[in-house]
Amino acid sequence: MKKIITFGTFDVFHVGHINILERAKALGDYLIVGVSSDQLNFSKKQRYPIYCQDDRLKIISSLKFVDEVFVEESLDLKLEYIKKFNADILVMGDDWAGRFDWVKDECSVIYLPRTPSISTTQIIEIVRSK
Ligand code: C2G
Repeated sequence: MKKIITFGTFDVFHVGHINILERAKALGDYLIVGVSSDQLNFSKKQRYPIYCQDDRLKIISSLKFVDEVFVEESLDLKLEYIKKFNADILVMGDDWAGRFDWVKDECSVIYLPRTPSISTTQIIEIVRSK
């Protein structure tokens, strides 16, 4: 069984998120998703996500192509998570291209093209400007 692992915040869930999870699952048999914690987001962006961690986990775990979810506590723990879940392939959007090549000894790394013209930041901006 080929296991895929991917990571993300998935705040204000949108079709770009669906597209990457759907394509990630199509690369194997079992999809594991690390949903970044509220604290990790705060330390990266100095703001908390709009949707809290528990709600983001609930949304991701209810998708038909997602088999397992967990909370991603730190960007630096990628290798530990990959080993813990025995993942064969790490999938990330190409906004992260090259950033996780350091785990390549442990598993394959594939960067998939992002869905154009949609992002959480853009949705927040549009809503804010109305
Ligand atoms: N994504 C995409 N197309 C978009 C928007 C996002 O393919 N239009 C992908 C991103 O490339 C990423 C995933 O959806 O692979 C989740 O995106 P974010 O929620 O923005 O995740 P991010 O904050 O980048 O967190 O360890 C890495 C982090 O947890 C990633």
